[in-house]
Amino acid sequence: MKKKIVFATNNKHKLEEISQIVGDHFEILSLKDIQCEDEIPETADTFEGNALQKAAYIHEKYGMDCFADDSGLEVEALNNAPGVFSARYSGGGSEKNMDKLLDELKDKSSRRAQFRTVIALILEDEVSYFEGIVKGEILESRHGSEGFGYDPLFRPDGYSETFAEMDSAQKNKISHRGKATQLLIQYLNSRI
Ligand code: ITT
Repeated sequence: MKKKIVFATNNKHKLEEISQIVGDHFEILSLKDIQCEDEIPETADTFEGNALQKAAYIHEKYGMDCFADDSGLEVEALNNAPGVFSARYSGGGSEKNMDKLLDELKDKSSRRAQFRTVIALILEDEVSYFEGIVKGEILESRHGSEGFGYDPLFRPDGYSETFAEMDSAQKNKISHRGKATQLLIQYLNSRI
């Protein structure tokens, strides 16, 4: 029988991606599948804290195995901002977030940055974390129209294109989220 695990996200894209690669032994349930329409709190000041907060909420309320993720952009010259505030950096969506980032970096000599994802898993009452990082540079202007968030400004090390100039398969192979997800899947498969 397949083991059921809830992925505590409302992001359909994330859910489909992981369901495709998780293999036959696990069934990934969405919040919708368990009829959870709650606004799950995400008030911690670290990715680890937010990911655990979301997974623990579901585990406590529904008694189910569960995982959740949190990610964002960490910029070296800005003391790792916007970090957990990546989605709400400017208060006005992705375009304004990118404008603000370009403005903040105007006079800085370093444009080094990384995307980081942390997944928190609660499986049989045990908590595990999986982290994925991709390092790169913030460019001075936008390139490409794929992806979301800060993708048009982020060029991963070793590539000449930004994330927004890559197709999703290519991005998933090297992205923070892709790496953390692979580690989660390896772990789940080791627990069969
Ligand atoms: P949830 O509902 O699952 O929380 P979300 O859109 O808030 O989805 P994340 O927590 O993974 O997604 O990411 C928070 C923000 O960090 C996101 O809104 C973007 O601004 C930025 N971000 C994260 N991953 C990114 C990526 O792969 N490319 C560009 N921006 C990203």
